[in-house]
Amino acid sequence: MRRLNILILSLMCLMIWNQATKADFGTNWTAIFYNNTNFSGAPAANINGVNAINFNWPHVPIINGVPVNGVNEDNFSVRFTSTQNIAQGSYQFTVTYDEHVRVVIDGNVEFEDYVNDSIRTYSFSRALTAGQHSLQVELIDFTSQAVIQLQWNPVLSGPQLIAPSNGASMEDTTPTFSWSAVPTAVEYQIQIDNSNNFFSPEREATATNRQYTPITPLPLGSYYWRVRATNSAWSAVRQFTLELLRPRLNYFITSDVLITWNPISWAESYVVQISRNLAFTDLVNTIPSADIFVEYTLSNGTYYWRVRAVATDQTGKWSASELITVDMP
Ligand SMILES: [Ca+2]
Ligand SMILES: [Ca+2]
Ligand SMILES: [Ca+2]
Repeated sequence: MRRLNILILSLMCLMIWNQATKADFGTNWTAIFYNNTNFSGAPAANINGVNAINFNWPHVPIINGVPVNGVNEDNFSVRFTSTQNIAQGSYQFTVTYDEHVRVVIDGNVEFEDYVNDSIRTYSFSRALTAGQHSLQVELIDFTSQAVIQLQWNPVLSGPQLIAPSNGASMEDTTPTFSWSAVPTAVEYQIQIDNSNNFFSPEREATATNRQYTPITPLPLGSYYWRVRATNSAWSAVRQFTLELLRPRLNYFITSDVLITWNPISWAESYVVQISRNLAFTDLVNTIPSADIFVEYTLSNGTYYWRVRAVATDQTGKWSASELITVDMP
């Protein structure tokens, strides 16, 4: 049920997001129909001045409210062509179709698919230079309804992420995330996920300014994050790790001293040093440990200890040193 709610919420967000920018369907398309499924031979109909490709034909094709004369109900193909004047920028093209579709921009086949008599929608992004672009959309309908729609929306570049830096390792479990401004943005969305597919973000929030700080601490671990404005594409993705390496417990009234610390995500093992001085030049011992604790026997006195994480390909920094007092009666 919760999963369903999240899905519905996501869809609603997506709809609101899509409404934020105005879609363009193009103007002055020419539609050429063929009474076969391969655009061959003499056209069955040729219609100019079509002002949007936005059709759902249950039976014969209808354009501007008028059935297209001489075209089959099924087993027909239609090619829409136009030249559109488009401002420089990135655009998201969305095509909805039933059954075979092909989208060609400036002579390049950008998308081609076949769906077995059902309606499918697909989106892709393209950067376009300013000026005239040739657009071509082809549909083949074999049976039953025929559907074809093409629209495009301007997409602004996503913000630049500022902090934390990519790959950062932090102890602060409520770090502040910040990013650069997107022109004309009124609101930003941030996602923080333990997986870089962002299917199930651990945190998802909106912000009207260019930063976000979690209210409740994030659990320790590795995360990915990204940001977009309501009218922009997503930023690049950055990764960070939350981990604490902090000594605990330091006063003992037995000779059996238990030294423990918090885990580091990437550690394969740890090394503990016990010293008689703070400079760690008068070592009692250096002790490897596969666990996050070490048991050691010490006589009465004052000692210092510190720990660091070790893995095959890296060695962590030493933790802050901590005092141990052994004070047996
Ligand atoms: Ca049909
Ligand atoms: Ca069909
Ligand atoms: Ca997740």
